[in-house]
Amino acid sequence: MIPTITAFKNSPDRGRGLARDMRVRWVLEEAGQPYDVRLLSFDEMKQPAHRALHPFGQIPTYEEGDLALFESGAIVFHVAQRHPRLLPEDPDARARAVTWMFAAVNTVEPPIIDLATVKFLEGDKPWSAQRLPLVKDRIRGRLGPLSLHLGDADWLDGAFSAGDLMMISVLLRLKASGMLDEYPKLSAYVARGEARPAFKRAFAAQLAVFTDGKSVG
Ligand code: GTB
Repeated sequence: MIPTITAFKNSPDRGRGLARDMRVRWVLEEAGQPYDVRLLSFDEMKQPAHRALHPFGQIPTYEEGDLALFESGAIVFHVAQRHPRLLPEDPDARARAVTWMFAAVNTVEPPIIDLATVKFLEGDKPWSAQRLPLVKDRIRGRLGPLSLHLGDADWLDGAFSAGDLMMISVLLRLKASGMLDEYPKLSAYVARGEARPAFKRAFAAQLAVFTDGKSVG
């Protein structure tokens, strides 16, 4: 059965890989799983029909037969579970890959979201200029140890896994800020993720929504 995901009809970044349907598209491409996309306006996301799938009225969601999921991390986990290339079969290696998925969304992503918030949503507040360096330092507090852990390895724990897919998806949000350039090993890590054919297909599919109205992956 071909799953259907939801994505922005009108994304602030015009489909340049930052909205969270990108990580879902990416894992589906890595898995070789075709998918359909239903595009939603901001208004449609808040309607009861969509809230029945996503209580918080957001994208992405994932529907497959009777199964409906929300939360990009949970969707990536669901798809990855069926593919040993994305989550190793060895139980300990699998548990470590899942740990990196949680580290991405629970430890690394929050201060990165704070940076977008302070810049774009709170930029006009009188305290915004004071808060910005604090938020940047909190990000550095995550990037430094992550870079140390990665060292000269290609991926976080052996072969590429859903843990890398989630971590790279989270780090991508920092590219425009220039902060990633302070950590050459992390920049190279993100570039390795972006170079994967599955990433390129997912990126092109998201961008196509805004360039030629194509919505099927
Ligand atoms: N924890 C949830 C998950 O991981 O799935 C968070 C989902 C979420 O934040 N969804 C956002 C959304 O639906 C889109 S991804 N927002 C609309 C709303 O809440 O009303 C966040 C996002 C949006 C746009 C950009 N961009 O254009 O740069 C980047 C990230």
